[in-house]
Amino acid sequence: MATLKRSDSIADNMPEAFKQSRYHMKKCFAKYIEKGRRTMKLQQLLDEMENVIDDQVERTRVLEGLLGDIWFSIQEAVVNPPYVAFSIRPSPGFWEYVKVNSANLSVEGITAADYLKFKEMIYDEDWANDANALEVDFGAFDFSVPHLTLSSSIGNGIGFVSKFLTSKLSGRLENAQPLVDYLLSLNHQGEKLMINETLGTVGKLQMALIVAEVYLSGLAKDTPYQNFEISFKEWGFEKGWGDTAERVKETMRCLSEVLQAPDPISMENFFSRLPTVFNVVIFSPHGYFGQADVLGLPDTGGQVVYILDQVKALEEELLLRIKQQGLMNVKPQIVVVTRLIPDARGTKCDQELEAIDGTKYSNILRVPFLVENRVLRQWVSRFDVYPYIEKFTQEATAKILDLMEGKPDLIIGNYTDGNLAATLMAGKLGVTQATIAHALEKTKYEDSDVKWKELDAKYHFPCQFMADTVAMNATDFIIASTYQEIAGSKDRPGQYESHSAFTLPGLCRVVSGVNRNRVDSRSFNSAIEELLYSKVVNGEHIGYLEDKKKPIIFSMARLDTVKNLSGLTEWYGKNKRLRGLVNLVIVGGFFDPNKSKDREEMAEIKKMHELIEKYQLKGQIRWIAAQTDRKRNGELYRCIADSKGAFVQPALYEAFGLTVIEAMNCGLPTFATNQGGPAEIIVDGISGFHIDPKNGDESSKIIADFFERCKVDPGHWNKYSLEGLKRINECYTWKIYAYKLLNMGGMYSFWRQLNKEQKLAKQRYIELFYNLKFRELVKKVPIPTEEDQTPVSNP
Ligand code: UDP
Ligand code: LCN
Repeated sequence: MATLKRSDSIADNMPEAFKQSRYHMKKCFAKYIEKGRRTMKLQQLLDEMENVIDDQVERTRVLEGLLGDIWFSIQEAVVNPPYVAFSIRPSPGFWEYVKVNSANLSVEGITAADYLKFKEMIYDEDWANDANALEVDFGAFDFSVPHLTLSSSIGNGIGFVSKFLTSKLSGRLENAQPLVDYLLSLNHQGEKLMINETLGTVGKLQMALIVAEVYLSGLAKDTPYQNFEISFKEWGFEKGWGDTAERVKETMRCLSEVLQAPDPISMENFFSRLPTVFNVVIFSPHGYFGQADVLGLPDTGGQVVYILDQVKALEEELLLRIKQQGLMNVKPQIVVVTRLIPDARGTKCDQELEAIDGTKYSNILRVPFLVENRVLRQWVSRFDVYPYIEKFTQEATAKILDLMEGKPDLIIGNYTDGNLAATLMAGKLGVTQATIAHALEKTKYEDSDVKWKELDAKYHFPCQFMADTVAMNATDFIIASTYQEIAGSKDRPGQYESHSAFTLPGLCRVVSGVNRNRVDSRSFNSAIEELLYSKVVNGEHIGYLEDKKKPIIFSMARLDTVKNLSGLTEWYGKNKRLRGLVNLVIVGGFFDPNKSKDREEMAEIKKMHELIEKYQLKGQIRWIAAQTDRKRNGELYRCIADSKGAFVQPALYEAFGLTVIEAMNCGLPTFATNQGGPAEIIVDGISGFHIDPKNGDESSKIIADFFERCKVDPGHWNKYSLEGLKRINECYTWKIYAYKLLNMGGMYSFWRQLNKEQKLAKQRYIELFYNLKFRELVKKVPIPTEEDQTPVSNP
């Protein structure tokens, strides 16, 4: 039977596929259009097909071969009688759109724009028919943005850039002149680095390199740079090549190779040695950004943990590089810019400057959100921060220029708001920009684009998606933690992929939006024992564990709907076998919904109480309020490991999933959602287990089977504990991350120079879009008044 090959177009194959079962398909299509205009997901298409073809054998036959291949790649169908249009994703990153006439099953391939228009008919017909509706097409600039990933696929982006640079610099000698110009431009606070005007051409530089290498061969390897600095300066060389004769010689050899016969490996090698990055700005505006007592507060989770670890690793790598470059007097500076919150709820978020623990030169700088010169006192949700970002960035830019005594060399944004701030600052200062998504909300909420009007009061998604689109297009490079962030999995589009074509009916139709780790020491802690087992009722925990000998299954997260802690509680409640085998410990949120200011959190708190009641879980569950001490959390994971327990991450969708890494790093066998990053962190059945958050019965069975086996074979637990640890050590260390990130920073600074004109044209387009659309949208986001400022006590 025929099957679908990657090279085949769906539009060409579909008529052939329909021929297989024309009679049945005609009936199916008649059913699909029966209810009039609507969108349908794959499951709905299959369910309705089941009604039409009630014989299972027959249905299986229909969905075999080519038709099955096509059908199971459908992401969505839009019914607009007599037509049904489909968006089809035969493999990650590849999309096709077709329109089928239900009367005669004729098929027509359509563009993304036409598909979006077709879909808009359901939500806003006038807009869909408006010939001059705004279409946004960043693809028109064809300026590709490669990616860096943290996992084993690290380096794809950098590989791409070094290949590109290699081809640009190869061939005639003059082709390498841009590199010489770039070297001439390098400096630290006005002091020249690498070369001066004496070596202003490729020929002169090449000759000087030969002479210098011969000279260096006559010196002892560890001769300090200062010993030959003066002669080198006369020849045209400045500081930055290395701290010893040997290091200088290696760097010179690298450059000679690049000039003579460039190849991507020597190119990357050379750039990793260049002194280009000293000062880094990292934006993370929303939430409570602090080093203590902030985790578990609304909207404050993995991003804070990630950035603090990132800063430590980056500073270490910068210090190492600066030493090796022989730049003894240079001090790196990393500044994390966040918002200053006067109502700090006992945290340090009302302090302007705070040194980052474990670093020498890194600080947190807090800049308040201003509303017409009034300082906004209270925390605001990440969905409501847009009105403040522009002013915030202006203030931050002035403060940074002052603090760093000049421009930074690299600006890194985090999450939508931070990426927008980074875009505004990098655009103004002309500095290399990197973006990190953490979690693009678009993939978390179904149909959040087309249904934006319905959701606007709560979420302001148009602001968010436009800001994401602007930032992803303006940035020089994107840092992703897993491949799935970019291209998703076989069944689920990636976060970036979901921004490639979408529509906000009534506002704009984006036809081409976005082209395509580590934890701490061991000591058993009686406070943890108390936290887990004491029967004293207090504000910190609810429920108790009657049978202390049972292993514990543990989960910890912010109490968002998407994190699905209530889902896990329900799976556990329903599964008698699992309840017989293990206890459940959940960390997250607070217990009194009135204490929360977050809409989703309130609903989840209520649900948790209901479930504990409904399934009579007291005696088997311990629900602990959000924890803010990371050190103690480390103990908690280890204590759970001592009970021979496991970690469960049940999220409906998880962008990356730091808790999964933390748990595995403490040797806890881990069961994590197959939706998002964790599916890539864990190799299913080897370093842990994937569970399907939508299928609780199956998930709780997988967990119960594991613990049943552990009862008869204790080696089983050890095996998964060790394999998890191994996986984290191999793939997710901050050292690799910092090394790669700084290489990217250096290489992209040069790439920017080479693509100046293209970049400028695109920047102008982005500015227009930002000004005319984004700024208007932001005006609709409500701003809290002074009276709204009721401080909330700590959990
Ligand atoms: N965390 C915490 N206390 C809590 C809940 C979470 O300290 O009550 C920490 C957790 O250990 C992890 C981070 O917050 O370091 C959550 O990161 P993750 O990537 O899992 O999710 P996010 O909150 O960023 O969506
Ligand atoms: C935000 C999230 O939602 C998590 O998925 C990530 O692990 C975290 O940021 C760190 O990147």
